Amino acid sequence: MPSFPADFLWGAASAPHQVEGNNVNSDFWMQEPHMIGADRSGDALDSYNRYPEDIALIADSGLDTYRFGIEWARIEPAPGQFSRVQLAHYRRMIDTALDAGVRPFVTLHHFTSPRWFAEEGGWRSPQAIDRFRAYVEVTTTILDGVEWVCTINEPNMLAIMVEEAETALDPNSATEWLSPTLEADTPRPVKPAPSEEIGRRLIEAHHAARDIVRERTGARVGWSVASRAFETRPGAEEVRRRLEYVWEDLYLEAAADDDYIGVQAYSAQWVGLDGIEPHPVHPDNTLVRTAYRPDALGIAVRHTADVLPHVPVVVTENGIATGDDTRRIAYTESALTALAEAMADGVDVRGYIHWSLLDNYEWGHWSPTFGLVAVDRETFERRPKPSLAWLGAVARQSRAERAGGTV
Ligand code: IFM
Repeated sequence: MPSFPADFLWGAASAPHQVEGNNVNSDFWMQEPHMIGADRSGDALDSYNRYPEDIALIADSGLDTYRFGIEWARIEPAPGQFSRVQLAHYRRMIDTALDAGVRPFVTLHHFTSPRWFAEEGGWRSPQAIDRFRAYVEVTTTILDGVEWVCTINEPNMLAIMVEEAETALDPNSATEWLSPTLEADTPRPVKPAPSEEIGRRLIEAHHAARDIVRERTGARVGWSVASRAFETRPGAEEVRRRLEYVWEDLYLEAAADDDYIGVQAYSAQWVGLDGIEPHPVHPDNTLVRTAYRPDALGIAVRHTADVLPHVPVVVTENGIATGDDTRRIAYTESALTALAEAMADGVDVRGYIHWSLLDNYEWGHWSPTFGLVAVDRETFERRPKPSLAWLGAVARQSRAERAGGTV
């Protein structure tokens, strides 16, 4: 394994709706029964109650960072009504992490909003920014000791999800649900690009939240962008530039004054003269039908650094949907090698956070397993896979090398 800086973050991630269970006041919970052919989140992994076990898994493995989210739908179950009990819940989560020697990396919005917010018009509503601002103001009261805050996870994917939700909730639509994070079987229609109108609204929300977090906490604040790791066929440079703008650069450029930029990369995507090329079925494809491309992480951080040369990068998500844990280790090892090469070439990367800690709910589907830990969905027993110990050992080794000792 290549070496990484001494204070490099080594972590794993989750998101509230994907692990907590019974997120009944959220827009996604409301939408689930309308998503044709989709699985329900239900009890999920009961991390709402079992978060101490999740944090202990991180601490025991040798990782030092847990990226998790605070659920707006729980904090503000009705407009302007904030729950002290739920604020205390997430404060306990932060304290549990700190007590275990695990750094909490807190996401304020990871795809889900309160259902009342969606009913009011969601991100399209003229009140959206004020609503988000009010939630963030209240939430900053529990962030003492948190060093890293992500305002909004993958705004570019969220901009797609907002429109997909509208389709799912349309009684005249008979479209089968497909998570935006899954590719369809080929020949697939290329997914529509994120809506720029919603994207600009999310940028406004991010800037508002960033100002509040800066004013009221000592945390470094940024957001995380889903990278497509575009590669260009000869002559398609201009097509790529246009696509890259609506898919990615709009959101990266909005982070020019942030404290860091979160990069989330899983696979790469070819762009030809006709646009994004449909991705072919292949035996090596992952369980979300993307190409097996661990090198995508290197492409993603290099592109991000080209757009934002002065903003440090944190890899806030990277991983693979596979039922074969040996493949997960091989993928992650190659991804870390590509990351180290980019760092050797001058990209300023401050940490690597694996997606995900647990085999969780993939936005309508339980079958794509991304976790370092499997979970029995009847007993909720956590069963760590070899990849957790492997990644933890990489982290330990890296810290020991820097300290001049052995693991
Ligand atoms: O599960 C998602 C996560 O919520 C956002 N980034 C991509 C992951 C894997 O598809």
